[in-house]
Amino acid sequence: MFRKDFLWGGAMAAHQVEGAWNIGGKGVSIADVMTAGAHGVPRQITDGVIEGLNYPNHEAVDFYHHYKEDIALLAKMGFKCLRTSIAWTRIFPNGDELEPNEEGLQFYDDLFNECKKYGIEPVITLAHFEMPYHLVKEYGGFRNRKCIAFFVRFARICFERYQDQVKYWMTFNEINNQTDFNSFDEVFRDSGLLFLNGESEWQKERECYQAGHYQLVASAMAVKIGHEINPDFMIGCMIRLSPFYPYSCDPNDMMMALSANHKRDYYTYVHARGKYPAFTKKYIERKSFNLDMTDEDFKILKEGTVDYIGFSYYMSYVTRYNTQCHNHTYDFEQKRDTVKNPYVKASDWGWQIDPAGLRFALGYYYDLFELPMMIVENGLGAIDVVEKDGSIHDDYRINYFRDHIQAMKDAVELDGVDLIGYTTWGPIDLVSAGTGEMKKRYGFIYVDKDNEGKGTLNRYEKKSFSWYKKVIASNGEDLD
Ligand code: BGP
Repeated sequence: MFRKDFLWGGAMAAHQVEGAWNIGGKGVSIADVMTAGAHGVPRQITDGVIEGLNYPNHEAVDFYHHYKEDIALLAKMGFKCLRTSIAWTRIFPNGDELEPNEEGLQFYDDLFNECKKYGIEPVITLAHFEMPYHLVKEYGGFRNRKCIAFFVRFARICFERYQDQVKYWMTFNEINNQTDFNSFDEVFRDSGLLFLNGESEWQKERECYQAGHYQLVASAMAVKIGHEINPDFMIGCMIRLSPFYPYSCDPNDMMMALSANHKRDYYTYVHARGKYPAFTKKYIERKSFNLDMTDEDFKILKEGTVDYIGFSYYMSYVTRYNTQCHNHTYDFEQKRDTVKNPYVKASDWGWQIDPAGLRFALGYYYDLFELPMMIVENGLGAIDVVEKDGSIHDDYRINYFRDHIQAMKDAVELDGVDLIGYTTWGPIDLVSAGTGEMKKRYGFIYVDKDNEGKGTLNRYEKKSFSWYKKVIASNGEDLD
């Protein structure tokens, strides 16, 4: 049984739904300079906004103007909570101002009040791939220590302003994505790092560890300040939890899996335990990264540990030892060392579908950190077909959710995990972060808009809408 106050809902991010990219005093965020891509075609990052190019986040699904209608639909499904982010650039358009933009603050007041009207609890991410572009251009993103203070100022304003409306917070979305430092755009999204000067792999990796450290310090400072403002706040981290399995029972493969998980998980150790794990300290030392880390930073990390672990789960991965590249260090590199899992199917975008991996991830993390856990993203990106009568039969999505909810139920009932909530990704169709496409749909609610930006923006209920409504009403008991 899930707990009585289980937070059923859905999750989105400001930049993927709101649109209104230059309205209400909003500044340009890093999402605003990314063009549309496709599966296998990376999104381009342009030097500012260039007229005539397709930037899908500029309009997104225009939640900014449709939020009342959208929240009414989510309330109809029985949502207990809604996870979204506060667009940093609505509050601080450039990121380094001293005073916030009142019009931006007012928008979220109105949004949270609208949620409260229906008894929907807002669950808020402070930074979801939405850094002000100005901070990238002028400061180099989170490679610069100054960004700690900019983020903390933003966090403080939000905590103070919304202290009576919001209880659940998260600091940085999927902070550990930058482990995959070879993947240029991921790094840009997470911490505003752009590599334009032919940096070596060593340099890139070093920058990612440095930026990661500054973000962890910024997060801990925010947690500490948040608790001073309102001791009832629940402030969590947000990790992409994609466990790595060994390809076989070859001990070398097992060591590769250990190394891969260590590399992705150290952020959670710092968030939850307030200190770097020994394996990361050794890695930083062995690589001679020589990072800027002070005693004061280590003190802050200790003082700002999180109250719960928020995480996304979409898939598991597999890694394999390769005699050409590896030796006894088993140093893992995501792009090079990830192989396909022959036992599971994958989505149209190649994301491996593995519900058992969710139970594994929950159990593995709960054992390690013994903190409440919230699944703040999970879902299937798929192409939906609208029938002549306007109906959408998305049984594949229902099947995906059924299997994953059953897995989390097992984690709770059989393994004793303290799970406090589940928010599916993109309850309303939205712009894909990875590809910028609209056709990669996650929603229970269809939005009439295509990849070229054409459509009425009208909303329609898919078959999964009434299914999820039933799941919520039965507190996860009725999954048929
Ligand atoms: C996570 C992000 C989300 C979301 C999701 C789905 O990594 O936190 O912002 O986009 O993945 O990814 P995509 O949009 O690429 O399908």
